[in-house]
Amino acid sequence: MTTMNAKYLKDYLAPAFTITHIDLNFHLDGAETFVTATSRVVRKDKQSTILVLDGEGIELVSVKVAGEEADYSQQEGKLSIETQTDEFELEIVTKLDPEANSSLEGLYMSDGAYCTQCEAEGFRRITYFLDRPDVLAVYSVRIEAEAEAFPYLLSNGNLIEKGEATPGRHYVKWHDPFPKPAYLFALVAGDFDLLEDEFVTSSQRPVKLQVFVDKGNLHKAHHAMSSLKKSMAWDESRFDLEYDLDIYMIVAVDFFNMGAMENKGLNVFNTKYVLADTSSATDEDYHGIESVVGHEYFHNWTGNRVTCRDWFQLSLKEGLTVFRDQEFSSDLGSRAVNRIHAIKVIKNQQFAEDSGPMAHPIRPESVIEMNNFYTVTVYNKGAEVIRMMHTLLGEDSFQAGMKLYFERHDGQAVTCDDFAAAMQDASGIDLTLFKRWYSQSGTPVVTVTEKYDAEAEKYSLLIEQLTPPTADQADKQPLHIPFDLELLAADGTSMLSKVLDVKEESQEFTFENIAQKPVPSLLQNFSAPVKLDFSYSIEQLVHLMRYAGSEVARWEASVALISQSIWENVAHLSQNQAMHVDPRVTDAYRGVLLSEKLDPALVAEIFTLPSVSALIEQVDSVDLDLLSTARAYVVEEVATACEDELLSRYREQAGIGDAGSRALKNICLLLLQKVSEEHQVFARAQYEQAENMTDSLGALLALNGEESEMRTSLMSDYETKWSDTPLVMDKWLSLQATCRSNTCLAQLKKLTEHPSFSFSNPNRVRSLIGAFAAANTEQFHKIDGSGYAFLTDTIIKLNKLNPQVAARIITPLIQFKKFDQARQSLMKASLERILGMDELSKDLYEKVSKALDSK
Ligand code: B3K
Ligand code: ZN
Repeated sequence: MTTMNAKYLKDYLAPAFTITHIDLNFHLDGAETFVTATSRVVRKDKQSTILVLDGEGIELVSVKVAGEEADYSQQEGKLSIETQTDEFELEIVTKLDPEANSSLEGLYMSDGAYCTQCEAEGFRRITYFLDRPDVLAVYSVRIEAEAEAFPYLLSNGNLIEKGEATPGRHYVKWHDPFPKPAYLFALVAGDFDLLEDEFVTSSQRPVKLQVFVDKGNLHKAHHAMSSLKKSMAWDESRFDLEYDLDIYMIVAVDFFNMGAMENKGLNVFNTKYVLADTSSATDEDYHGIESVVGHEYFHNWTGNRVTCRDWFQLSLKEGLTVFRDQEFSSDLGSRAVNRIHAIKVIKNQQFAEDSGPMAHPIRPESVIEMNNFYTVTVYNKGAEVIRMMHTLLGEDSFQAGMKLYFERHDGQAVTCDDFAAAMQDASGIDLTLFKRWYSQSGTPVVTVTEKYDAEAEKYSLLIEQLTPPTADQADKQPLHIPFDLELLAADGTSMLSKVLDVKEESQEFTFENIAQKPVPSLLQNFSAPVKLDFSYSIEQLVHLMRYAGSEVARWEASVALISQSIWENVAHLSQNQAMHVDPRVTDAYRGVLLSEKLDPALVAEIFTLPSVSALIEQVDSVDLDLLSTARAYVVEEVATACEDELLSRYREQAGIGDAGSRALKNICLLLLQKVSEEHQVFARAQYEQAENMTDSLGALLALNGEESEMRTSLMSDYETKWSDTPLVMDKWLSLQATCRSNTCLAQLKKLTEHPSFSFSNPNRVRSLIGAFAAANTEQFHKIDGSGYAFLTDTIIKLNKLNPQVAARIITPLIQFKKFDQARQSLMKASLERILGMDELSKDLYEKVSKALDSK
C-alpha cells in the first residue's frame, strides 16, 4: 500500500549525508537491465549513523560499502544502512525492466529507445539514492547496449570514451563536470536521425548542437534547432548568460508525460515540441516549439546552475524560467499577443485552480505527490510574481538582482527567499511585504471606485483588496500589488500613466490637475494576478477599446464588453425575457475590423471571443445551460453585425503569408460560420487550397461547431491523408473531442478503438480525452452525467498505467464548485468511484481526497 502522507515545507531538514560523486554503469538489455551505482557518500551531520536512501519499483541486487557486502534494511520505498564512517564508497546494483515501465518515470522505453525522466522523483526508480534536489553530485556514466539497435548512447555532459564492449555490444562514457541533483540526470539510447549545428558563444567558445529525432523526421528538426540558437543568443544579450558545456543535445521522444525536460546538456523533449514543417504544424505549434526550446535552454542557469533546495521551492526555477521564456517570445514576436496568451492562462486556468480543491501558494506548504504540483499556479502565477518584481524594480535593477543571485548561489540549491533577497539587496527596494505572494494562495479581488471633483480638478480612485479564503488557507492578508494605470481624455489622449503601489486593504489615490473626468484604464497589462472589480459602462469600455495606449488594455476592454453583454443575456434568460445585444457592442467590434492601424494578430485576439470555460471563471456560480445559450446568441449577433467586414477581412488576408494574418483569416472564417451555412464554401475552398497546416486546421475548426456533411467529408479526407503521422492525427482527435454535436461522446468512445489512439501514449490521451474534458465544456458537463462517467472510466484505466497523466486530466472533474447541485452530485459520485478503487495512486488520491473533503 502506497504511503499517502503529506510532506511539509516546515519540516525541511538539511541532508544528514550527501553524495559528492556517482559512477553509473548501465547494462541495457531489456528485462535484464542492470544498473551499478558507485557513490561517494559523505556524512554531514556527525550525529547521524543511518544512511537512508530512496528507491521505488526496482529490484535490489546487492549493496556494498567500501567493497564489502553491507548490512541493510528495507522499508517501503527506503533502504537504510548503518554506518559509523564519515566518508565511504557505496556500490548498489539494481535490476530494471524498462519495457514494463508504463508510468514514463525513471528508465522506460519510447518506441524502441531507452530514455529517462527523473524530475521530480524518478531517479529512485533507477537506483537507491539520496533523491532530493539539495544533494548535488558529479556524474560519470557508462552505458552499454546492443550496437545495432542502439547506435546512440547519450547522457549528460561530455563524451569521454567509446568502444566495443563485447561482440555486438558497444559502450560509451560521459562525464558531467557540473555537480547536479539527481532529477537532472538523463540517459537516452536508440537509433535516430541527427541534425547538427554549432553556436559560438559571446566568449568565442564553440558549442556543438544536436537534435535527435525519429528516423525519417530530419526535415522536421530545423525549427527546433533555429529556436535553440535564438535562445542561446537571447540569453546572452538580455541576461548576459552564456552556455557552459561543449555540447547541447535535444532528443525528441513520442512517449513523454509533459512538454520537455531540462536535463543538463541533454534535454529530452516530447516530439510535439520539436517536430515541425509547414505542412504538418500550425503557427501555434511553431510558436510552442520556440518557447519550449527556449524554456528548457533557459533552465541551464535558472534551475541547473542554481537549483532548488527542496521541491516546495519549485517556483524558484519554474516561475522564473517561465518569465524568461515569456520575455524571449515577447522580444522576438508580438509583446502584446504573448501577454494576452499569458493572461488567459492565469484567468482561465490559474484562477480556477485557486478557487478549487487544489489551491496552493506558488510555494506550496504541503505535498503528497510532487508531480501534482507542476501547476499553473507554480509555473504561471509564479511567472507573474517574477513579472511584478520586474515591474517594481525596472529592467536594470532586476538584471542587477539576477547578477547578484548568480554571484551568490552558482552551484547551490537554494530557496525562493534567497532569490527575493538578491532582488532586494541589488535594488534597495524593500520586498518584505511583497514576499507574501509566495506564501498566500488565492486570487485577490481588487475593487476600484472612482470620484471626480470637476471644480478642484481632482480625480481619485479608492482601491480595496480582499482575498477570499481558499481550500488550503482560511486567513488572508493584504498584498503588495503593482497597479498599472492610465487616464484617458475624451479625445483619447493620455492624461496620466503610472504604476501605483497598492499595499493596504484600502487605499485612496488622488490625482491633481485633471481637467476633465477621465476614462481609467485599470490594471493595465494585467500588472498583478488579481480580479479587477470596477463597474465600467459600455461607453467607457468602447473608449478603451479605441484609445487605450496599451494593446493589451484594448483587448481586455473588448473581453469585458462582450462578457457584460453575455451575462446580461443570462439574466434576461433567467427572467424569461428576450435576449438582446446593445448596438454599441457590435459597433465597437465592427470598428476593430475596420481599423487598419491595428495589428491583425491583435484583431484576431479580440475576435477570439471568450469561451464558456473562460466565462465561468468570471463568476462564483453558473447555470451552464443559460450561459451556453446566451454566449451562442451574443457570438452570433456580433458575427452577423460584422458579416461584411468579416468577409472583406477574410478575403484581404488570404494571400498574406504571416502568422498574424492567418490567425485573423481563420477567426473570420469561424465567425462567418455562425452567420450562415452558405459560408461553408469558404471553409471547403480554404481546406482544399491550403498550403500549410494552419489553414487546413483553420478550415476544420471553423466547421467544428456542429455536424455537417462538409465537416464529415473534410475530416475523413484529413484522416486518410495523415493516418501515418501521429502528431497530426492528434489534432484530428482533438477536433473530434471538441465538436459541439450531441453525438460527440458516442463518437469519442468509438475513437478509443481507432488505430491512431492509444491509452499508453500521453499525447493521444490528452488530445482525445483531455481535450474533451477541458475544452468541450457543454458536452463534458452534460446533465445526464455521461461525460463524467467517460472521464472516470478513463482515469480508472490510467491509474496504474500512467498515474501522472490520470491525475492531470482529472482537473475539470475536481473543479465542481461553480456548477448546479445536480452536476455537483454527479461529479462527486464519480470522484467517490475513483477513491474507492483498489491500489489508487498517490497522484489521484491527493486530488480526489482534497476535492471530496472540500464539499
Ligand atoms: N522541469 C520539467 C517538468 C518536470 C515535470 C515533472 N512531473 C519541465 C520544465 O518545466 O521545463
Ligand atoms: Zn521549466
